[in-house]
Amino acid sequence: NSKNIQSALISVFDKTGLEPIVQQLHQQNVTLYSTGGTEDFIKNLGIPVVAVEDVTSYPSILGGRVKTLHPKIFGGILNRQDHEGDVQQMEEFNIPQIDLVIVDLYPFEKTVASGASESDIIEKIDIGGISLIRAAAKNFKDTVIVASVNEYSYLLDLIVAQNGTTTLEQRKLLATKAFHVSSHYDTAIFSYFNTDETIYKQSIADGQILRYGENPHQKGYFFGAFDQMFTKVHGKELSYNNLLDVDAAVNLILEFKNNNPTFAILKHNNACGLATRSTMKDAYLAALAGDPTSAFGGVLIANGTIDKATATEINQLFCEVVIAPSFDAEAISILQEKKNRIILVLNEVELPQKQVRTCLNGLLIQERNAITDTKEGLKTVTTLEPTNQEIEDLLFASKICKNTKSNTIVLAKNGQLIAAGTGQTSRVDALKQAIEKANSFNFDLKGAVMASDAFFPFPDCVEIAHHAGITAVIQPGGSIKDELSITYCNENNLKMVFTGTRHFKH
Ligand code: 93A
Repeated sequence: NSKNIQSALISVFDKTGLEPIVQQLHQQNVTLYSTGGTEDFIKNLGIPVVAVEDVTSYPSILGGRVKTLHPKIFGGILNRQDHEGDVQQMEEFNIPQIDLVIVDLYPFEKTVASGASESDIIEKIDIGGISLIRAAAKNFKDTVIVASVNEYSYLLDLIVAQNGTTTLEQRKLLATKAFHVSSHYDTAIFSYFNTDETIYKQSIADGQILRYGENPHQKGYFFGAFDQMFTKVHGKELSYNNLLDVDAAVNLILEFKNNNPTFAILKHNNACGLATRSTMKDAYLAALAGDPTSAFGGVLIANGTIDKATATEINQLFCEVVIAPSFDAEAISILQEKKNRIILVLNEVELPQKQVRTCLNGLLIQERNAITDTKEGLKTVTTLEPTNQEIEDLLFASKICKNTKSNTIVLAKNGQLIAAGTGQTSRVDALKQAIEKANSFNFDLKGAVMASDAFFPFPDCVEIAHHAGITAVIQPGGSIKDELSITYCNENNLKMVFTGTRHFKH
């Protein structure tokens, strides 16, 4: 499987970094073939080089559009050395063997980015170079392909340390990288040409075209099997932001799947109201009471059936979306009184185990946060133990916290979300925001509990919480200054439990 490099075809747009490679190849007596500008560059180093034209007996024509596109060149790259017929034809047509191909493509993307004219851009669509790359990569069993300046140092190592010998694995690795280069290049060309929306639509046949993205000036699409998760009973088309809210709502309500009737109201992907009660109507009313101002235009979700009584209450509120695993028939007819209101029946669903989002020029992928804090997992770190009601509220608050944008502090009492500080740049700010919100709706925080998505680096949060009347705290723990928070709690009769699990959500 080892092959020795005895000949090389070099055709590079950017000559940077080429010199040491050419020098090294020359030292190892490798025969060099090259195109116009690259040939001049090599000659100027005082190194012998054979012009492609001298191999093909054909000049570079059409202003360079056709220079390497010739059977003698591609035969030299594509022939299979263990194939009798290929070997015979190589002799018959006097085709020189080409063991190594080095290409740096015309800079298509750079030219587009420079704001060049269309004809200049079109001229930068490399034909011969991309063909050389494809050919050499296809024939990786016999040929070495270096399709990018990024592989120069790897190639130099092979020439120096392995005396110009390559293994099959190394050649296949370089072929993989070469196809990465060629696919990226073609995608860039496609993107440049694809200004007509209809072509794009065809190429994303499974994507749903949304009215717009996050804002009206942004285009938006959804890829997914929405109908597998929901039965849409009524209402207008879901928007990009609706879909994000629905996603947040489903993730949140599934935390309360096996609880008593639970109702949540979300705005901008965060819960502004959530409560557990013995009836769905009471759960809705308690959720709404959490923040009646924010609830306007919100997304509503229940963990059980929405009945007539609940629907009658909901109908008083302007809301975008109502979701539940089931609705009574009367509830549906009440809710669809508003033409645009979206009603979704949530099917039994398994959420995907992997979460994907764009990051820089790539993707970030992570496993779903599958941990929900349970009573068994709690460790009381204070002298006082929380009461049973407090433990229930702590776990309740922790589930909301996990599904709220970090930094977050959630305040809850008797199965009701009192207030949350969401998406703040400091935990103290999140707590202050929550307290202020609770006060603005005249909640009595005496006996309320506090949940934090991550540990407290300082005792400031427990101090502020205590002054607000909060009596129990749930948090992951793990700060080097945990002891300061614990001491403060003990001195002020607060109870605190550690979960050991951080619930960041960015
Ligand atoms: O115009 S091309 O598509 N036609 C060709 O046959 C061809 N062969 C190599 N461009 C072609 N190339 C490209 O020329 C290479 O990909 C490289 O970017 C460039 C090197 O040209 P020179 O050696 O003349 O600087």
